[in-house]
Amino acid sequence: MYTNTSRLLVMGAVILLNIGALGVAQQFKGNSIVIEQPWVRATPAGAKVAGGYMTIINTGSEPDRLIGGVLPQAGRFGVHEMKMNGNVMQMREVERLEIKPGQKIALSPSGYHVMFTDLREPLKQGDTLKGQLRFEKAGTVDIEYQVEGIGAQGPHQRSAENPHQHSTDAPHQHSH
Ligand SMILES: [Cu+2]
Repeated sequence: MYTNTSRLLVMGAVILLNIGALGVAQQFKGNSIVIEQPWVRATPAGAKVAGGYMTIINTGSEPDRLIGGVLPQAGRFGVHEMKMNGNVMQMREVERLEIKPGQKIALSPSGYHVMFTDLREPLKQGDTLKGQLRFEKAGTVDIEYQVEGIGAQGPHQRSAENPHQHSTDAPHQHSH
């Protein structure tokens, strides 16, 4: 049986969850291509490699292909795929990543992702990094990556009013 107070607490929790779900997904557009919530993992000092993740949607009627990109902090940009080879997870470079009409491809730590190599400086959690993606048809699309924690599995939902509040997240790691 609920008392009035505990019922209020439950309602409060439900409202908080709803706000989380309504968090503003960051979108970037170039013609028929929509990029949602690009993020990268922070890197420890001295690391030369970082992974980049996002959702790519093709809203057009023709296939398009991701063929390259730029991150000023990195010397090189590549598109990678994680694939099981027997029991071993292997990473290989793909020349172009096709996005079919109507298709939505999630780039994540366990599948396709973009890989930045020859890093010139560490990527710091909490920063926003401007970058570009290049598509065969849509051309160059300007995007912004949010830098998440070193072990992050996905982007944080950010609400419009309070972009950095994480009510239910595990404590963040701070290296300083
Ligand atoms: Cu990779």
